[in-house]
Amino acid sequence: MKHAGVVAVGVLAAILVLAGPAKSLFTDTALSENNGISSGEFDIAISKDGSKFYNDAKLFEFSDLKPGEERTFSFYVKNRGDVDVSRLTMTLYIRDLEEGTMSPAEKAVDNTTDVGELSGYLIVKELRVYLGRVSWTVDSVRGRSLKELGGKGVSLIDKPLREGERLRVTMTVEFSKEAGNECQTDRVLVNMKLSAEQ
Ligand SMILES: [Ca+2]
Ligand SMILES: [Ca+2]
Repeated sequence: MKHAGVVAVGVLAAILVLAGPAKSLFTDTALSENNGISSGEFDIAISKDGSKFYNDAKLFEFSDLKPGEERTFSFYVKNRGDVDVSRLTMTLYIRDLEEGTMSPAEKAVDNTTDVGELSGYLIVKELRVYLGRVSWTVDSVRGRSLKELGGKGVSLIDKPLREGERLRVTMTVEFSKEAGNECQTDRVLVNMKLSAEQ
């Protein structure tokens, strides 16, 4: 790859966020799509705990969130190729679903039975990246809802991720206290794509 231009590698991960009172358990219903593309020497991979790395992985599932609560999830990204990665972009893809039958309380305030409302009330409190001994926050996402961030690329690094290096990302999301009954038992499916460029 001489005049390298841009090589993009996608890593897809699925995160599932659930809200509302405990009902049945939603086990392993999240998708984990297999959209990884890799070229021989340029390869990033993702891991939940930093031990084994994959081209796609389900990262987390949060259930029974109540307004005012927050959750943090983290994951690792590794450059397992032998070419430095100079740009790493995270894009979230959001799907809002209604889960099961609406309670009377939800029904009273929610007239869209096929689209959930939850992602508009899931607010990013912090997105932090750790690389070696340093860490930094990605301030452009702070205070924004997952709904607002959906489909928008967020740049994670401003220094190269070198061959063999890995970084850790943590993201804290709060379920806004302003959420009302329209969010009860709603569900958000989050697909996350990480794109690396040489
Ligand atoms: Ca709805
Ligand atoms: Ca709803």
